[in-house]
Amino acid sequence: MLVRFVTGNEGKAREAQEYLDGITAVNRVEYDYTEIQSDSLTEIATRGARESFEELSGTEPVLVGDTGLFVDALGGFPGPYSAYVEDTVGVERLWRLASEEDDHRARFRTVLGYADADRTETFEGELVGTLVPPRGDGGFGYDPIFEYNGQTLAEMDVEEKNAISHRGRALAKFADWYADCE
Ligand code: ITT
Ligand code: NA
Repeated sequence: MLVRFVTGNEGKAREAQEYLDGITAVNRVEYDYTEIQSDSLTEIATRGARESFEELSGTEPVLVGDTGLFVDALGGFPGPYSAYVEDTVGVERLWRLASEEDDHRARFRTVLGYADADRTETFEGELVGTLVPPRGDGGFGYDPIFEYNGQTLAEMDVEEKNAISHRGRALAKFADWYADCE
């Protein structure tokens, strides 16, 4: 079995490959699907998966993943704009903004979108944690400022992060469903 993970982000693809090892092979594919302007990660992932499957040649199923970091005290910012904020403001300055609030709670949400010739499905995962000054050099993106159980995600290896993370939880739901499909 082979699933094509459509992403420009190698960190995301690595986590999916590690998690789905033994269930299906995962090839990373680059395709710039339309990221519609929406507050809904589910809508973005659903449309992205469908469009990728239709536009890419080949019959293997595709997965896309859309993730946001939602800071409670900032009304959920940056949420669906997390990639834009990482590229413009950067992770360290988002921490400084959040550090001015009393409540440092934040959550990652991931929605995986799956599409093949017959089906489009989504799988969600969430991780609640605390924003902290950057620590650790593993992971990617906002991992150095997101602490869970005393460790930042950047202080965990891929396996440890997958065992608790938003993406790991979404991948677990996908893996259960996919195993039943065959
Ligand atoms: P693709 O759309 O090409 O897949 P992307 O990096 O834009 O790549 P996302 O939309 O899922 O992927 O990510 C939105 C932002 O959140 C982006 O800045 C990521 O670096 C960051 N991010 C995603 N997953 C993360 C994780 O597990 N830990 C830390 N940051 C993460
Ligand atoms: Na994205």
